[in-house]
Amino acid sequence: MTYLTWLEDGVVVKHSSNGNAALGERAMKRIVAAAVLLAAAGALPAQTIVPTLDQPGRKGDMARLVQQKAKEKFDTADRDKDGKLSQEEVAAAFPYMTEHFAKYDKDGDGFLSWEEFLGHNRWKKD
Ligand SMILES: [Ca+2]
Ligand SMILES: [Ca+2]
Repeated sequence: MTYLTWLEDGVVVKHSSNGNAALGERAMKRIVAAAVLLAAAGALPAQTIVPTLDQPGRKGDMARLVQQKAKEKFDTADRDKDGKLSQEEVAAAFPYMTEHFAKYDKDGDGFLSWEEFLGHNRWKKD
């Protein structure tokens, strides 16, 4: 089990099950990907710990970076550009999410909205 913590100074700590924590730019790419996935999976209490996009400093920088990466993933997956992800689009782009589609699809309309994909509604897409 791996999970992330947003610290007050904006540093993201990646914890692993053995209790070690890794910091820094080296692991940034993996951490960003993990943060997006965990947020989408609802594993993070996002409403309380996700910084806002207009927040200054490193915490805001991290939020903007993760938002940008998530947006790229979302737009790439959204093949018909209707602004939401169908089950087919999710299956094609994120096979690992297929199994839990119903969990991500909070309103049960059969599509993932940006907020549902992200796992929280603190970040506007554009
Ligand atoms: Ca779509
Ligand atoms: Ca939905």
